[in-house]
Formats: sequence, structure tokens, C-alpha cells
Amino acid sequence: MNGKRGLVMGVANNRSIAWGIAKAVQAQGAKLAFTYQGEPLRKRVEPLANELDAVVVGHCDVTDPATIDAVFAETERQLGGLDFLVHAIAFSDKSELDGRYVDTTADNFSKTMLISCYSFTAVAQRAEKLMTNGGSMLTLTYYGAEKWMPHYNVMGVAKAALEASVRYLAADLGPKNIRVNAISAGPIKTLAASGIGDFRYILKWNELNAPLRRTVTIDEVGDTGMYLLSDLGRGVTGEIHHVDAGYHVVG
Ligand code: 0WD
Repeated sequence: MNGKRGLVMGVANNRSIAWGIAKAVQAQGAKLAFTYQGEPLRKRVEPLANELDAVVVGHCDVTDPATIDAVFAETERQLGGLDFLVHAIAFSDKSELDGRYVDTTADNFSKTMLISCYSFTAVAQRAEKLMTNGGSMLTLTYYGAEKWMPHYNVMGVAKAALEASVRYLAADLGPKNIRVNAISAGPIKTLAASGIGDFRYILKWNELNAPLRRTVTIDEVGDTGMYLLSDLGRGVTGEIHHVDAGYHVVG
């Protein structure tokens, strides 16, 4: 990854999947820029960025397009362009990550789709302009997009749309040698995951039933991310790559 420049969106703390990916690509020589969402997260993200000699390009709330434009302008100013992008962002009201999907409100449906699905397309639009020598974009999804999972509800619907958008973006951007892929990660205890009902049960269930008889770590997701973001993955686009200890073959 020597000489490659990447923007990482979605680091909340050192348990974030985005952090696992950032560590893996930086270890191979990549230069990184981080965004943060809101002041409280700035204090968490800045020291992490320092650890990886990364720059912090500002606050980005993907529901506010002006903040997306601002962090991309700052990325261009500080890095001069982009070779890869990591999108590790999702949100839904906690009250609807429990109980039944059928009770989803229109308000939370829209919010979940905007933050967890459309935001990838929104950042891809900006990143395309900075990827003048081709590039690689990566987002994070979950098995709840493919199959019903307890409590995942509207997030499963948003992830299904996100996976479809990976395919459409891959087709649109492929002629510019920009690849677009997703990692479908197995359950990992992060801040976002703590909002999902009975998450500990889901972790245990995966541990007992996945072919490898365990769950995965952010470092394992990070290493796969490194492959997809680097030239090792140069023939791969439009792919949903499972990093889930094999759970998807049995679940
Ligand atoms: O089991 C898991 N943890 C899995 C997570 C399994 C499979 C996939 N994923 C996905 C998530 O759905 C998400 O897309 O991985 C991605 C990263 O999630 P994470 O690492 O599990 O969670 P976390 O460390 O909380 O990072 C997600 C971050 C937010 O953190 P909080 O917890 O503060 O919501 O997404 C960001 C924020 O930093 N985020 C936003 N960023 C910009 N604008 C917004 C927003 N509106 N909302 C959330």
C-alpha cells in the first residue's frame, strides 16, 4: 500500500471495524485520513489517528451533505487525491433494533436507509472525483441482508439495499478502474452492535455454529479489507465477501 492514500469514515473507538481496517492498511504503508461524527467522537478519533500518523479531515454527519463536501475538500487539500475509501457507517433507532420488523416507522425507515445505505453512494460520488488513477471503495454489511436475523429488522433491509448498491456502483465506476466491494462481517461487539437486541445471544450462536466455531475479530476483517483495498484485489469488484468464520454456509 506504499504511496496509496485512503479516507476512512466510521471510526468511533478502538473497537470499530473501521479501526481494524485502518491498522491493516497503514501497516502496509498507506497514508490515511479520518473523519469523525460530532465533537464527542473527535476526542476519541484524534489520538487513534495520531497512532497511525493519519490526518483528521473533520466532522462528517452523512445526513448533512455540506459536511460530506467539507471533508472531501479537506482530504483533497491534505492528501492531494484518493486511492481508496472505507465506509463503515450505519445507524438505526435502537428501539427498532428489537422486536418486529413489521413495526418499523416511516421516519426511522428513511433515516436508516439514508445513513446506512445512501451515504455510501453519496461518498462514492465525491470519492470518484478524487480517484483519478482508479481506486477501491469498501463498505461493511451483515448477513441480516440475506436472511432474517432476530432484531436486525430495518437494518437488514438497509443492508440488502447497500449490497445492491455495491453492484450498481461497481458497474458504473468499473470503466474508471474504480472497484467497489463490501465485506459481510460476522458479529463483533462494537458500539453500533450494542444497539441490537440480544446481541450477546447472536455472538454465542455464531460461535457455536460457524464452521470455525468462533466469531471474528476486527483485525481479521482488517486483513481482508487490506486485500480488497490493495492491488492484491485488483481483479475483484462488485463482490460481497464474507468474513464470518464461515457462518453464512450454515446459517
Ligand atoms: O457486528 C458488527 N459490529 C457488524 C458491523 C457486523 C457486520 C457489519 N457491521 C457494520 C455496521 O453495520 C457498520 O456499517 O460495520 C460498520 C461499522 O460498524 P461497527 O464498527 O460495528 O460500529 P461503530 O464502531 O459503532 O462504528 C459505526 C459508526 C458510528 O459509531 P456510533 O456507534 O457512534 O453510531 O458509524 C458512524 C459513527 O461514527 N455513524 C455516522 N457517521 C457519519 N454520519 C453516522 C452519521 N449520521 N451515524 C453513524
